[in-house]
Amino acid sequence: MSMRPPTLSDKTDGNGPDTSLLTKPKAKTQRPPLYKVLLLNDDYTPMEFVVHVLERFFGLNHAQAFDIMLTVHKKGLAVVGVFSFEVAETKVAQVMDFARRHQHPLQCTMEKE
Ligand code: TYC
Repeated sequence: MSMRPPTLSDKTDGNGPDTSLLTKPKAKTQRPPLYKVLLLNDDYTPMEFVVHVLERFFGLNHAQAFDIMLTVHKKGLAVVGVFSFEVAETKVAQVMDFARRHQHPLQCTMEKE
């Protein structure tokens, strides 16, 4: 039977409280990265079309959609939502395809938050 003298780093040496639960490292919870979906202003896409896009693909009511459309119109761009990578990618593709089919130059992009 092998024995060694107790050391300071022993969690339980019989000379004090067991600190093993207090010093155990926490497993950090990993959150998936989020992506902002941005709508860009242009001079040609009709305001009503942009409002429709925001209602249709981002689940906004008419007043919310109108507000965001006006923000894009005045400031040049706005964040229209924050999503996982896959959802953001799908929204961008849906908006770009819908705009292209209607021959409007509306641009929608995503960027990591
Ligand atoms: N600027 C456009 C106009 O005056 C309207 C518009 C708003 C276009 C938002 C794009 O993302 C946009 N008809």
